[in-house]
Amino acid sequence: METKAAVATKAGAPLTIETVQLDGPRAFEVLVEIKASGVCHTDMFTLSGDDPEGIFPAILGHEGAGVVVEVGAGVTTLKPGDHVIPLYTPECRNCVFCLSRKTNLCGAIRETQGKGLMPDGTSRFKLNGKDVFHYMGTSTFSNYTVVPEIALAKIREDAPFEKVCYIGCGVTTGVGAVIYTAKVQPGDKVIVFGLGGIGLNVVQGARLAGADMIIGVDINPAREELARKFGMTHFVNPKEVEGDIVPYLVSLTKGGADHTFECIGNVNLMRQALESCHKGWGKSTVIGVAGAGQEISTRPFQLVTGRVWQGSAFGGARGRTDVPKIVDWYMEGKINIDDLITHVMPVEKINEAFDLMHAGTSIRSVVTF
Ligand code: NAD
Ligand code: AHE
Ligand code: ZN
Repeated sequence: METKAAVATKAGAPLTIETVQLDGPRAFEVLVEIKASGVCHTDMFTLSGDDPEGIFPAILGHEGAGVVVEVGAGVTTLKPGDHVIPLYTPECRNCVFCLSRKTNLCGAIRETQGKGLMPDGTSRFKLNGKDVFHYMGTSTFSNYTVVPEIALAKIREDAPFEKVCYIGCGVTTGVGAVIYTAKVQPGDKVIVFGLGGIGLNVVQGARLAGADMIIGVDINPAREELARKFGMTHFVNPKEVEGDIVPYLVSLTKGGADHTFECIGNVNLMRQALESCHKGWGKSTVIGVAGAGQEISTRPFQLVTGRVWQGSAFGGARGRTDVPKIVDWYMEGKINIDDLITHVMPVEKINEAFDLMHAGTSIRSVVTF
């Protein structure tokens, strides 16, 4: 079939809207009509050329929601008409990772996914007779996409696509990092570095978990008002702090935070986030994705004295199990998505979504088909 898609032809170039050829679903694959897709900072990161796994031409997008159109041979858990959210972290329930119950990082198809291919090692997309790569196993910047069955969460049919697509990455990543990865406890003091599409979800996750003090750190003063609405109790603009921000935050929290989260992708701030943790027990969770060649550092004494450095991918959520529950939380009013979706536009205007993110004027832009 043919489908409309926004294609990333090369690093650093704007996306182009193309009519792309799409092969039907093979065994254990599903054809999905994408109704809406959020634009995440990670799409911009990969488009910039900084992602070691970035390959071109590719169809980016990993924050979508849509409807099953056709299923391939052997698919048993989904049928045409089902509403779904594609999962860049699948859940096969059968690999050593899934069976361990210790992680959400399913290993079943990670290798081919990282190469921009379906599990059988081929692409379903072609443009002008040449292969176009998949991205994160989802390619939600295409009106129609083919996704492995294990990488689709079936969701309730009354959930609006333009809102719940954000659960495909940002919401789950932020709220999940607090609840599933860090396991923030009532009364905890939390510091969130970066109040964008991920950080604001960490803030609302911390409120949900019952944290007492939720400090937001961002150089964009416009983020303060919205973050307060989501539960932030204190705002710190590093540009307004004289000297090193770490002793400032340690003093504000009277000894350091129980939990800190880095939601920017800046290795210097990852260090600050670790060092703002309380001696003996503070845990710092890295969410931000840093570019090729970048490394984190700290004095090992920070760890010897009890601080813990950890990371979180997709909020530690097991997609097929947890994503439908998070959709319920939204539908029941437990989490706020509406106020974070600042812009909605047709896919033809997708480059504006990247411009808005670059300028810091959007939280989430959603493109529709
Ligand atoms: P975003 O652009 O919406 O937000 C980034 C925020 O950081 C902005 O508010 C910006 O003002 C702030 N910021 C930038 N530089 C700063 C600095 N020096 N000090 C303080 N604040 C600063 O991005 P996002 O969509 O929220 O994504 C954040 C990061 O999380 C990215 O690196 C993205 O790739 C990553 N991410 C990771 C996962 C995961 O599973 N681990 C999932 C989604 C996104
Ligand atoms: N490809 C990059 C790493 C990118 C990365 O860390 N991705 C996150 C999701 S970001 C979503 O917005 C993730 O889930 N990582 C775990 C995984 O298995 O990819 C690189 O550095 O090579
Ligand atoms: Zn993302």
